[in-house]
Amino acid sequence: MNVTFCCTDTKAEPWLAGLRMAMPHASVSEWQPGAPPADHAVVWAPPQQFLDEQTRLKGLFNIGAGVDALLKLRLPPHAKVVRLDDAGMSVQMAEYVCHAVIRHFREFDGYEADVAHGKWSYRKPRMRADFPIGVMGLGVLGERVARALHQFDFPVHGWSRSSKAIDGVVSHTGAAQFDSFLASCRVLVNLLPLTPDTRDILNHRTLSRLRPGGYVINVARGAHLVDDDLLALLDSGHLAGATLDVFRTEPLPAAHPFWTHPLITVTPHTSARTLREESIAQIAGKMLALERGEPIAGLVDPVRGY
Ligand code: NDP
Ligand code: OXD
Repeated sequence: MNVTFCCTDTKAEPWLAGLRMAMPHASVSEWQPGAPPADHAVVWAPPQQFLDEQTRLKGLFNIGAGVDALLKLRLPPHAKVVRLDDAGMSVQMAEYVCHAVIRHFREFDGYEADVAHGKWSYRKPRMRADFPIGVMGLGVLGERVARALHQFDFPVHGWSRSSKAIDGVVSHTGAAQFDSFLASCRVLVNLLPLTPDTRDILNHRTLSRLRPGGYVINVARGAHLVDDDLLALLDSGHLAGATLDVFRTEPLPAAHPFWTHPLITVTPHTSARTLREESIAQIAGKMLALERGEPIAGLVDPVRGY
């Protein structure tokens, strides 16, 4: 079995060494233009030339959960697209989102500012019932996040295409229930894949439906959010703040207003990082299973877009 590796912005050596160790009978190499055809590929944002040359690929293993960048390209005709299926990301995402929610709910920014001025002050405790949280997308990551938020006794709502039965999470389904889902929430967490249906979904109309004093946490993709609409709703006072990990252009351009907005917390696309060892173990296991003709989890439906 020949495996080719083509991942932009990724140090190849440790991945090649890990893949060789996990699949000692495979030949694993970094792709170069003109390389012979491989059976499987490990990819992240590969150039179109790679896909055009590697026409015999049976599996394209993406080293992330989101496949929006890959699906924009022309893919080899018979390749199955496989996304990372958790591989240590869901616990990181739960940590990140719970941290952002609790920091806002408990007003830790305000306490930090007071302490910086040597001020010993108390704020009136807030009621969890006044902070219902909505999680958009209840897949591998969204479900884990919704369960973690429920553990802190917040009222939790979830929105997905198909109905879910998750303990402590009120399930809302499809376009018909989107507005009522939004109206139920004060804090909104986005964990949708980026598809033609979800691009620009966080916009003036939808964010206006959140309860007054709403808070937005975007950890999915920057193109879900209409930047100017968020800024307008923060300036009008309808929204109280936002934590943003993903942006339309990454790195976030130096002049972008998000950097300095007093109500926005920015992090550099770091809420759930790809963990190399877990990912290699998962990818190697699935490549070998595909070779044996066995079914695998995490197959992407290119028509659906995730
Ligand atoms: P999944 O594919 O497992 O889950 C996607 C969820 O979104 C599903 O519940 C699905 O519904 C729902 N969904 C999709 N389209 C719609 C729609 N049109 N309307 C309503 N619900 C919809 O993805 P993951 O949980 O693994 O990851 C989610 C996204 O998180 C990734 O696509 C990626 O963009 C982002 N991400 C960000 C990272 C970061 O570091 N910031 C790290 C990793 C991922 P159903 O269940 O019914 O199919
Ligand atoms: C991913 C990401 O999709 O890191 O895995 O954004």
